[in-house]
Amino acid sequence: MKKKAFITGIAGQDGSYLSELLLEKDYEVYGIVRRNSITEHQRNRLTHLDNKIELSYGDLIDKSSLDNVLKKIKPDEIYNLGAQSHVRVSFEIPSFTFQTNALGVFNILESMREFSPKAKFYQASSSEMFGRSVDEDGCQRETTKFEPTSPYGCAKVFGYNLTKHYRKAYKMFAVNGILFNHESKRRGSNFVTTKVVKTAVRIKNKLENELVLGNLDSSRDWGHSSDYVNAMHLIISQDLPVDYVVSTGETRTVRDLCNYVFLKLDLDLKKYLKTSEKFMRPEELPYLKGDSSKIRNELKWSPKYSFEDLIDEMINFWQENYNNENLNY
Ligand code: F7E
Repeated sequence: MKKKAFITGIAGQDGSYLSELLLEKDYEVYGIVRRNSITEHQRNRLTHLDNKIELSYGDLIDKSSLDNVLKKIKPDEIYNLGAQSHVRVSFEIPSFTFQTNALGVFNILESMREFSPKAKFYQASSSEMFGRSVDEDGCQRETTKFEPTSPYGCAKVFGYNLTKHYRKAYKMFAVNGILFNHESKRRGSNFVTTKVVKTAVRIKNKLENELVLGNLDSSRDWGHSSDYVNAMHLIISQDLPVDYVVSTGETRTVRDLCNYVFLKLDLDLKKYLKTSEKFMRPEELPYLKGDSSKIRNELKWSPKYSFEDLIDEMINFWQENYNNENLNY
């Protein structure tokens, strides 16, 4: 019998790559999407998978919608990727962020405990949980303490702890992947990688004349989403639930990212780059660099994409699509 996977956040970047991976592995793939006033914007990343996956309306905030789906599907694996995933936006809508990213985890774990207790559960935990905390060697790893610097990070710490709690208290297979930033051509336009690449390509094509950013000095460890969904699947496929950090181990500043992209496009960054308070955060997470030795050693995971491969792929994609009005992410 085919394995069944249920994905919250299936319409997002990771949800779409994970669906592709699981279909390749011959899973039946199910997911929920939230109701949105512009229907056609919701499934943009999934149109190529039409008829191969089964979608229904649902919301992490609405436990009855999760109960109904779990009762019906009885999945073998549950991937909780649904979230209000934008850190700066979490300062503007903190309550919604807590309801979705923290209470949402509670809702799905409770629903699973009631209707699908034998399923395996993967929680999308985040390097944003580390906040200001860095080990002496300049890395964050599974043992690094959490000092979150945003409503998003605080909510993710709640979800992380709850996942561990359900594992211990109810002996459920509930596991955390602590993923550092991961990007791709399907990354939303208000995250910094896509914003820089897309704007630079539009400047090159004379459609825009400036790039306005917030903090240029923060450092991030950027990997590729397709490598990271492989890690999710490896983590959930183990016999025992063990939490892992997933990262490249390299860090660059936002300024380094801009330099790379503008140089590739033969543009003079100084002429176009501006900063604005609008894109600053009330509290910034200044530095992320993940040590992923544990997953590399124990599960033999390693990323296929280098930073340059990732950004080059994004540049090529946006060069082909900078004018495509049907692409709404
Ligand atoms: O910002 C700086 C910004 O929004 C990266 C999410 O997937 O990864 C992501 O969160 C950095 C920050 O990602 C702009 O201040 C400067 O230091 O691309 P981002 P993020 O906040 O790191 C973690 C692991 C997650 O879990 C999240 O869900 O870039 N930055 N200027 C800017 N960022 C944005 N978005 N826009 C700017 O104009």
